[in-house]
Amino acid sequence: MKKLLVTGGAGFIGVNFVHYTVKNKPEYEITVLDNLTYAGEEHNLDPVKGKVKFVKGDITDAELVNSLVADCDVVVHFAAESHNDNSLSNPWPFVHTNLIGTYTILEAVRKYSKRLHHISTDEVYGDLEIGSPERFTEDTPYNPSSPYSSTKAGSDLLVRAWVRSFGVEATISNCSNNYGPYQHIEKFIPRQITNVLSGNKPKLYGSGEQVRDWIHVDDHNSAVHVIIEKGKIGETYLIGASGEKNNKDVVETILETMDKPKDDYEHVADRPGHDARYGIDSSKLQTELGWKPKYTDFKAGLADTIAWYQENEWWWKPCKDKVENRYKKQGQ
Ligand code: NAD
Ligand code: TDX
Repeated sequence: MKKLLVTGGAGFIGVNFVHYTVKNKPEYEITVLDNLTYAGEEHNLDPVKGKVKFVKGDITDAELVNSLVADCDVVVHFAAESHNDNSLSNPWPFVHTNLIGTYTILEAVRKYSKRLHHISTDEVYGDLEIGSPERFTEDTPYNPSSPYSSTKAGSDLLVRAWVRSFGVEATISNCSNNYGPYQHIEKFIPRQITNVLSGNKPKLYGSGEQVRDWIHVDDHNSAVHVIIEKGKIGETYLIGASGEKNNKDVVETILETMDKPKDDYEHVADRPGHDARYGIDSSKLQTELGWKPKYTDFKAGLADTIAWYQENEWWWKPCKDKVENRYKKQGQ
């Protein structure tokens, strides 16, 4: 049995990773380290209760991190502050968790000579022009726009430096926008689904012409497993599934799937510094490591996600008013 330490395993992508691993990779024994911010819930781990160990704690707590890292084989580091809008109103938690937290993990894997896989985002590369054929590759220069993406960029650079200077055995992946079950309703797709379920209109920032490259969370996580198993130490892999769509098209698809008129949405204040377009070229991962996405039908994946929010109102309803009141104050 290989022991995995999964940071941020009670949040959206981390918890889906844990569920996926328990189901598909029984050779792994899992410990989750998560301090349960507003974005993490211990009950997200209920479906794998008894099969996974949960530790409530902060990734900046060096003593705790050291003791957990000493007792594992591989660290998969998902924990982060992850929402751009929050980073615009209060950047500090992003600096603290994404930079100091990643530093703390790096020092622990260095001390105990453990393998690390660092989860990051395509936002570190900045944005692309809408309509241009260009896509991000592993060679695109870093050019982050927001406090969120700049702290993720900084965390990637720390990992690269620890590989080069200290010989830490790490890989990095930069993935595009994920969708699927358990995503916090502050994020674009679940916010709009739960708006419709609550009798409210979906809200598009600005023109709604910005493009995101959508990938189902299980495809992200299958790629992470391929990198843990076959990735070359020190390398970066971009993860994406050719899912570029503009925000307006996504909202219209949500409305159509939920049997509402497709123009039943409203435009709200734009995000300051809003990135125009993300697009990923994942050829390296596909050709060198043989990974392929499974969820290539966005409408089908979205319909499954809508069904999950319909069936799990208990999961999102308690925080809906709080999230919407916060957006309202920002004119969004
Ligand atoms: P999330 O906000 O849903 O979950 C983050 C989790 O980390 C939560 O459970 C939270 O409690 C935990 N956490 C936060 N600070 C912590 C701390 N100091 N100590 C311990 N735990 C802490 O985020 P997500 O969307 O699941 O993103 C996970 C990772 O994937 C992040 O590193 C993010 O940058 C990256 N990523 C996300 C996307 C996306 O579309 N959501 C795309 C690419 C990369
Ligand atoms: O209500 C909304 N209306 C809207 O038009 C919200 C919440 C968002 N948007 C727009 C902004 C973006 O163009 O939708 C797009 C997606 O927004 P988010 O869900 O906030 O995602 P984004 O900012 O693109 O970042 C996401 O992908 C990369 C994740 O939150 C990051 O963690 C990840 O790194």
